[in-house]
Amino acid sequence: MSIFKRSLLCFFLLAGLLSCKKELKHEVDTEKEIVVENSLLTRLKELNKQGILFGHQDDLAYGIGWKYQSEDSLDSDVKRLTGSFPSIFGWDLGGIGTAKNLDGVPFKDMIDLIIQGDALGGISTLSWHPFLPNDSTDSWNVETKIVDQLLPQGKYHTEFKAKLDHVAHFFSSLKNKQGQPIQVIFRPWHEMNGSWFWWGSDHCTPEEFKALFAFTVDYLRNEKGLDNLTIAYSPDRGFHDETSYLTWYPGDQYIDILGVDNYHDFTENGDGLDAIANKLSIVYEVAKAKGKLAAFTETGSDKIEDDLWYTKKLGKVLDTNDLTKKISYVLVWRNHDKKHFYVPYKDHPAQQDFVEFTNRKDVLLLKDIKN
Ligand code: BMA
Repeated sequence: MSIFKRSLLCFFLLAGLLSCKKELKHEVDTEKEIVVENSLLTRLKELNKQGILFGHQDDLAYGIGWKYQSEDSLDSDVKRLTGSFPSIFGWDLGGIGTAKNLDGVPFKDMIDLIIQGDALGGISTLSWHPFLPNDSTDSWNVETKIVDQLLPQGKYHTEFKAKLDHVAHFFSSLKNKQGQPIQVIFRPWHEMNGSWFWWGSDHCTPEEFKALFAFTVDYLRNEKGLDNLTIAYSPDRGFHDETSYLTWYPGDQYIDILGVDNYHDFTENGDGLDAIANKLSIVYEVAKAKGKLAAFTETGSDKIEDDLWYTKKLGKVLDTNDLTKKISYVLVWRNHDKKHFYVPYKDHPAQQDFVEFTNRKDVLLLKDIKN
């Protein structure tokens, strides 16, 4: 090959390489452009600098001795004791497609209450205790191994999609007075590393679980066009390091908030406060490395038999170190009746302690985040 031909070849090779590089850069840039953070996530990240949001399941729907009646008599067990609503309102979609959820909350009321909670400045998070898509028995029916059958080509894929259609319809009904979609946290397929739910660790493989999670989010976002969902991942307490925590993690593109549910370690048979703090720290570190938020997605002490549970147990755990102090929110479970509750009621011996806990500067109720 002559020098001229060689130089010509070199020139074209170089030009080709440069144009490839340019295309690559363009792709990366384009990708950056489309990853736009939703406004709820931005708000949660701002609030995270201020403190830990406090949440209560079904807070506006019912409490000890009362039930939601109408818009002008909005009530809350947290408000009865502290003068303020919590900043996070927890809800559950179990039973979607029927009139009431698994704990008796009419879905119509739930929609109204999420809208009202949003108008007040609060943030709603929704878990889902789905009934089995093939026969509508509850989340605790672990006899049927079904997760793989819900996936595309699976025997019950159509039934599963019909369930998701109800979920999508619910989320698309969440609109404020101006007609804009209300941004909420959706936390499906929780506590998957336990074996009490049909999507739990003994009833499917991590790969099947991840595919189920990914399908759920893709279907709601892409097929149904929902753009008001911030997604949370929440294994139960049964992990001990980053790898075991992420066993069921469907991928960064699906998850915005990394959480943990933990009740048991607070009990006599549990691993204790240090272990709870350690697990929260793992969650925080993983979340931080991914540029995401960490949350204590479910906890509490049923019936609050320790009058100082809020300050000396939950408060102590949150105070453990710089990581536990940076948790985005903590949510305690529901106040069903005097035999099953997580927020004290008037004249309950834990009342004062609860008020003390919520008075902490870094514990944020609705009144603390209004502006
Ligand atoms: C459990 C209990 C049940 C309830 C379920 C889903 O912890 O509170 O009564 O049905 O959560 O909310």
